[in-house]
Amino acid sequence: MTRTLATTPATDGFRMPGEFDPHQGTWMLWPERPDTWRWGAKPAQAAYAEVARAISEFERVTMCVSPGQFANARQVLPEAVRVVEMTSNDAWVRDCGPSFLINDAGEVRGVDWRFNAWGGLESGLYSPWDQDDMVGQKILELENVARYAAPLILEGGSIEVDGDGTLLTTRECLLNHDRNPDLGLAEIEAQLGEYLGISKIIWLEKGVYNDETEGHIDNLARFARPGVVMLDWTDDTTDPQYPISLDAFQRLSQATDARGRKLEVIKLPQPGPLHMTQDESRGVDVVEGTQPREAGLRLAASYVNFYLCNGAVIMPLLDERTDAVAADLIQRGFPDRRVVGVAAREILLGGGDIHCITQQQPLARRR
Ligand code: KQY
Repeated sequence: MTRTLATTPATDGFRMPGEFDPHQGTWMLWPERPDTWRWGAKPAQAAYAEVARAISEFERVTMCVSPGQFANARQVLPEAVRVVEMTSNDAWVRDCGPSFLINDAGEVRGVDWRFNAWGGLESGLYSPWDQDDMVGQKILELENVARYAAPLILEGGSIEVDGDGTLLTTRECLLNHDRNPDLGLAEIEAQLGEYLGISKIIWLEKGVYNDETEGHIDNLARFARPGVVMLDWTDDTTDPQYPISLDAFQRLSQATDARGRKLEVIKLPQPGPLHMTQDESRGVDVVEGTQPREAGLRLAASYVNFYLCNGAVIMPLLDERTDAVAADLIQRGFPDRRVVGVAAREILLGGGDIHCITQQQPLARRR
């Protein structure tokens, strides 16, 4: 049985590794709710299956699927993808799944955060979220990985680490009163240190314009490796994304990381701007209390929302005008990995992208 530990990762010598470190595999959740995903989630299921297929060329993928969708998912997904039954409220394992940790001996443990659907009853995207909140624990149980139950409400997409002591995040999300209203900056910093084993936090102000997560870092800025950050960028000074990216660029350029290094910043062009079409909006069920998905909605599209798996970068293809330029820049940032593009507009229509629908489990060293 999986142990729930009463200590904290920092006191036990555990830290969150970089996504670029070796993986045991990748976790995903299967989309099906019709008030997030148009046309009964069929186009989204095809996109998720394509992401799973691409990753499974490089490492093990586990797709967690509700009982009613098990047979369908098993038939749609390639044989190499392991399909297990698990209930959830939607399909964002980056955010409701565990954050895996490692220690110097190569032992793996996991942090199980509290989850409130990106803002609870006040500004969350749906209710209830009780099944999502149990996903972290269920994944750790399946893998028999020891669990730290963190008191913080936190989504995995709101933090980005370099595995070397540094964490990137935004004030817009982590200091939002709809996450942990009783905690101030110093208390949140202390908890991140305890549960992720980091010693330096670089605070950016805001996430990507109109991002329904309220500022997730994984759509704005990501580590390619320690000392190198990829940033969502536009040169259009009239675009509302411009001041956000400029501010982030200035903060990153002035920052030093936990090891005292200056950061190199690689700018990835913003796709679009992209908007939800009438036809795309028409396919989404309207349900009271759920995030509306209306025609004309500006989508929080970003190439930064890529996923690193063993030997590859799985990047979202979002806009024919910018896909090739972005792929080229990503390839230059990751010279030793294959860059694999997957059509990702269907995922974007649900409010996130490839990084948001995946969660890495680091490779444990046998003892
Ligand atoms: O940014 C992410 N990590 C997830 C996006 C979730 C969107 C929910 N509709």
